[in-house]
Amino acid sequence: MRGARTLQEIGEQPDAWAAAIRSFDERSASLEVLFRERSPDEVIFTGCGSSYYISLTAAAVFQQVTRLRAKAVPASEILQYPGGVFARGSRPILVASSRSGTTTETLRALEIARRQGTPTLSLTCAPRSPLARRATLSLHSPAGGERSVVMTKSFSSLLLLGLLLADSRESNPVLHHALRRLPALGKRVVKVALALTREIGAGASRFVFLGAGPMHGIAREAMLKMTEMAQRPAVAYHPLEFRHGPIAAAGPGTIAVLLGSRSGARLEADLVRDLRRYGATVLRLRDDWKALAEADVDVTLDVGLPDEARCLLYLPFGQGLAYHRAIGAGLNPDRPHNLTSVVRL
Ligand code: F1P
Repeated sequence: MRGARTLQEIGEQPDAWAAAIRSFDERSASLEVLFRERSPDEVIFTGCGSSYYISLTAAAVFQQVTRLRAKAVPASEILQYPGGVFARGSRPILVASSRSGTTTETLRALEIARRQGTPTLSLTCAPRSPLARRATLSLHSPAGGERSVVMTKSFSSLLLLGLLLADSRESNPVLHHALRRLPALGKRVVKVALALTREIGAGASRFVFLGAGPMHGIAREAMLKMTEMAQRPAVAYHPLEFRHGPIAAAGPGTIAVLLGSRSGARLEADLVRDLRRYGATVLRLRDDWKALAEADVDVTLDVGLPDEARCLLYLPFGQGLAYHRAIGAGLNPDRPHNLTSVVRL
């Protein structure tokens, strides 16, 4: 069957999350030592492609939770503009994400950090890879590696390691408990997401993914999945940014997927109204808070999680939309055009 591997791997995510949590817990003492010895004033997250989008969400959550400065940059920026990334006199730790642990830009970025004495932490599915071996410390997602080219369970399980990292630096019982509920909640959400997304988007010509804060990296990843699997035009923005120009191209044929936040529920509700007024079809994902405006499709997860944990449960919807769109267009999501699973320069 076309796309059988990708579909299976989307479904395997909750088990990969459970394995990532166990693996993280085994490393928590070493992580403590790394942070204690360095006492960083900044954490810089990096990677390429999907792994850069992991970094975007991980950095947003890290700073939000710990109030320690964190940012995300594509690994190539570290090669091209190291001075724009590392500030003089700062004491950063570099966190490099890579499924394969062999992507050239990520390895070179790690090398630049090492040469200047910056400790490095890798998040990877390949514990024996060059990235894992060269990093000061490595966290692994043991069940995250795919056979498919596109990243699905590697993305979500590596991101979960990033979220656990943030949680480990700050005692916040609500987030701690929420992250550990994700594997159990994920099983139901994956089923719902795959069934729902089969019905949506078949006739769409354009996809828009909107997410703020922790959700922004997820919106960018959903955009990339649509591009990789289905070769469909897709864009991603912070929700309120969408009015500042991009809305000009919205209309019938546009599907806007709003990855709802608790913090911006009211602002995002106004946007739902505007998007629908211009003819776009809106799919809104949210938790259990009151609906302030009707979307065309409102998905209430009803899980009672903070934004920093719930963002992971939005992923299967983006993955499912891309998967079904690809199948509907006669494409094979297991074999995306022009793509290899690793880019080596
Ligand atoms: C990163 C990556 C993937 C992308 C493509 C090429 O790989 O950019 O995100 O889908 O297949 O590689 P990695 O560094 O996470 O192994």
